[in-house]
Amino acid sequence: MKRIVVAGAMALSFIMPVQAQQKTNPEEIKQKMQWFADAKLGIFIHWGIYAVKGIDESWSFHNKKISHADYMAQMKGFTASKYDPQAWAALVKESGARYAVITTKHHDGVALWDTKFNKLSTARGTPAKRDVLTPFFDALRKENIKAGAYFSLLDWTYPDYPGFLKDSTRYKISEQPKRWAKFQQFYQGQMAEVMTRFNPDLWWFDGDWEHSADEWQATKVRKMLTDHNPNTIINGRLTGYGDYDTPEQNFPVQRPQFHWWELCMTINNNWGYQPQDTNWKTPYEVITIFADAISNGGNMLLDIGPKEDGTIPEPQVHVLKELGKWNKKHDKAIFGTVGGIPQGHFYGPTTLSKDSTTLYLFLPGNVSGKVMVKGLDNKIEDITVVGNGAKLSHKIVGKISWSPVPGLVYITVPANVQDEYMTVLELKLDKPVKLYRGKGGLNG
Ligand code: JFZ
Repeated sequence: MKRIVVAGAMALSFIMPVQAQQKTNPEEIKQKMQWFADAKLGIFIHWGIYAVKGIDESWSFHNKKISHADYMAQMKGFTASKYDPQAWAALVKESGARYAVITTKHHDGVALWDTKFNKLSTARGTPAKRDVLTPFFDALRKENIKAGAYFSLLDWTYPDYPGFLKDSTRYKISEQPKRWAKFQQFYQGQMAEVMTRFNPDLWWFDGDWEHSADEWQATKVRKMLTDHNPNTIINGRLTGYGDYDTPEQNFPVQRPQFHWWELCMTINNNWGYQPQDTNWKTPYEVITIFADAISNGGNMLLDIGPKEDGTIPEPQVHVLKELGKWNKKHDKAIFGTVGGIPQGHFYGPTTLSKDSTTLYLFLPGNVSGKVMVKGLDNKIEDITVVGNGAKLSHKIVGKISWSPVPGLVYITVPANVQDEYMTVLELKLDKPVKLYRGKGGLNG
């Protein structure tokens, strides 16, 4: 894995692994990426046998917090007894998300569909006794929500996969190439099952870091998936042979370079269900992070972790519903917009209508009234509080009539029009947004 090296900020290199540069040409995939660019919000679901004991998904045995046998014994406790896929899809819809991504198989090798390759599936090895994915994919599609498949390339349980525990491996590929070929057939076979059964709108690969693009046969895999469905979208964790970048958990400080990107983030501190983890992000935190992502031209994929019986813990439902309320109210400032103006013009996130004649300002926190925009070389025709309808006036400060440098725009936002999480202002401009980026002074 490549690491960022920033002069004078060495500590960063430990906390910010960087994905391999995307190898796809943006021009060639532009059309199929449009729904993704407009979608803004997705819900990620980590569901698996790890919810039985409520321990780290796969990593708990890999990191030797628990033996592999004890980890696998969780299969006996996975019931899906209260699983309601329609209710899941309805909750995704209510959050405002346009897509969902669910774990089809994590690094532990347990499939949530009925794979014919082994007995390690919810269908054959657990009391749930069924493929739990099919009804969810169906329910999503009924709700008109795009359906994505998380798929771990690496499989620490498969006997012919080299990696196992953090300090032990089964073999080296260079020494046993045939054994590796057997694994390649296995994982590509399972992938083909997922492909033909669910025809995912999006593939969310993971676990690529243990092997090279050549070892994974990344170009072959990409071709298999896009031959089957030319419109399927592939995340960047196929050793760079994907369509978009996936920074994780912590928002990147600068805009990611690749055209499309998605921030995936847990709703507490863990991906799967863990009862002791009550460090829930508040609706305010989730909303401000989301606004930051779309302001920088990206999406947010917010993760939830259902229990083994298929119920979604109440605090997770609460965050999704509050987010949904806010999304509904501010729909036009979010969906169908593009990333906003560069940082420095406004202390907060912004988005733009696609023709860039409307600028949306997301007011961070409880602004006590005064908002300022600088370097905006446009006439403001009209200012409205989104989802509220109140019209606001503005004042231009520091404009010298004969200088090309625009003045500062001050907008007063009364307390009674403010949203409980983030207030959004709609600025109708006289023409596409034009920014002054100079140094000031007489010559502009
Ligand atoms: C992976 C998984 O190992 C984890 O269990 C979870 O499913 C998550 C969504 O993805 O974890 C990663 C993968 C990549 C990075 C960090 C954690 N990374 O690039 O920083």
